Amino acid sequence: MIRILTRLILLALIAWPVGTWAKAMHPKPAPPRILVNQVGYLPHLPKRALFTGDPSGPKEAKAILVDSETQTPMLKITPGRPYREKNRATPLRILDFSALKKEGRYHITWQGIRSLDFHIGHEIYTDALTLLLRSYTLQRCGVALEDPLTGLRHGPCHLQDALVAREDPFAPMGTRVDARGGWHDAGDFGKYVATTAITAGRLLAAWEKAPTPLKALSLSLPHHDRASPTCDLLTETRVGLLWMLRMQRSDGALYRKLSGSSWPSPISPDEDSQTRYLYGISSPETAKAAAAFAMAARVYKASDPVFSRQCLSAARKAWEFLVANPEMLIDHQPGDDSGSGPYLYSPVDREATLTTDLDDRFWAAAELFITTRETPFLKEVERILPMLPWGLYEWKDPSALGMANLLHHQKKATRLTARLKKKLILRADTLILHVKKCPWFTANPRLIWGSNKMIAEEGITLALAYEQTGNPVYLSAASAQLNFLLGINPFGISFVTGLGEHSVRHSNHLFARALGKSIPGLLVGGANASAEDGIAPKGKGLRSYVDDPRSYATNEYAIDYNASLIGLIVHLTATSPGRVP
Ligand code: 9MR
Ligand code: ZN
Repeated sequence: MIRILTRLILLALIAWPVGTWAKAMHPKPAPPRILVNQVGYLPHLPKRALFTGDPSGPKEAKAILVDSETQTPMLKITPGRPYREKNRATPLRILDFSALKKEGRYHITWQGIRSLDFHIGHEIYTDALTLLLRSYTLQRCGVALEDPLTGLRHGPCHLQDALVAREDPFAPMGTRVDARGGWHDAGDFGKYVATTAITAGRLLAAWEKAPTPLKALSLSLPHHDRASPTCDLLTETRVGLLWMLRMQRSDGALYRKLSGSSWPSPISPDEDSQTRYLYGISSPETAKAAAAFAMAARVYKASDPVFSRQCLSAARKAWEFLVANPEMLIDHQPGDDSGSGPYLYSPVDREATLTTDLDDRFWAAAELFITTRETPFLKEVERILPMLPWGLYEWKDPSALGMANLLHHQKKATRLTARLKKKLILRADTLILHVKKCPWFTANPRLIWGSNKMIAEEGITLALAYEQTGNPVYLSAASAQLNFLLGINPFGISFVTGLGEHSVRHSNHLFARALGKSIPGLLVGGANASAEDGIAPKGKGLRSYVDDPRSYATNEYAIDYNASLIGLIVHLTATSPGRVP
């Protein structure tokens, strides 16, 4: 515990500002470097570093992996054959050291270059998971923040949340509905059902995958949470779920989002005193919430039966609304997005899955079936399943988690599991093709807003495919997604603030900017070739990223991004043969 605390304080300090925000890091042609996953490598996983640049010494020489504590050479590594990225002169070489499984702190040297230190060990992701999960505590809305570990503090925020933006059959315009609580969605202060549901779903799925290690995590939660009968992860996830319960109308539908009508400037959340509104209801959001509630009903059943029953009844009510409204329904009007993100089909987000709610209904039906075992839900699962491929789990299409959970909970092989498995493998094989084509081994070729979270999600899919087949190619590709996010990328940075020796420092976050500090534990969006902010370079593939506080389209964090990375770490850890489930 003391070790974790010291580590967190250290990480927070590392993340503290050294200069002004204007001194953002602009990547230059890099001198030779050995890039590593800056957190480290789980002993059972394949292990790779990447040498970038021209060797200055004899190319035949071997790279050496050195124990950083004792300076003992541990392993000679034969560098892989050089290869190049399209249109770039700098060669890349793989340094594979999978053979080393011994726990310790190490670095690699070759050609007079030294990598950063990294760890090999079974427990090395405990601190990272703690840091990533603590971000939710720091994002809580409706309460004061007084965090002993980071020193971050603000007064209670958004206590008037919120007024109904326009008349509906259940509330005249301007009615106050108590929708306090939840998490601020991202660097801004809006609260959205789409991302809260996705986040809760991912976190609860992580818990279902590996409850024992997650139960042991301590988030140093505020005092009033201490009496909670559940583990810290479940206590924190309940914050999002409780808020979603408040977003539900009496007919079961959920309001889509809650925000002000203009974007706040960089201020502390408690200084954001504008009126905040509840915008219209929708079937996609209602379905996503139904799914997350249904998951919560089974996950909290043992530790918090009252909450579990509340969630199940909310899930059923949401489902009744969906049954009564079989067509996709979105109450959205011009002006709804003047101070918040649309989270809908839009010029920026054009995926076909945003033109239907079948993917959302599928997720709801799947989770309700898993929780209740009732036939009507299974019927709906079987009706929709043939229309859906295994996709990328996110607010635009949550169906993949429904599929994964159906597989996870169905212990016997059935016709349904065979169909699901086939879809999974088809997806994973496509991902392998992407990995093989990409010099940085990413499985996600769509370099758009939030690409880092997409990389993490594809990593989860690959880990699931490994679990189903035992094919090591999937496991290696899954590990590569984590390695990319934590250091083996064109910038050689960890995309999580305060995690790793060389991490993002200038994330786009209103509260952080107001303080002139960095908030630790946030996964930023990453490369986005469209760079809608006009700050990050456009059209540069994986290099369309900049560590600049103004780059909201590449350097902002969001609750759903962190959840994907947490999920990837948990799923990779769970592939260990010796793990405790
Ligand atoms: O994460 C969202 C991404 O998938 C969308 O492409 C993008 C544009 O609609 O919006 C992202 O979410 C942002 C939200 O709209 C507003 N708050 C900050 C979120 C993270 O950047
Ligand atoms: Zn708030």
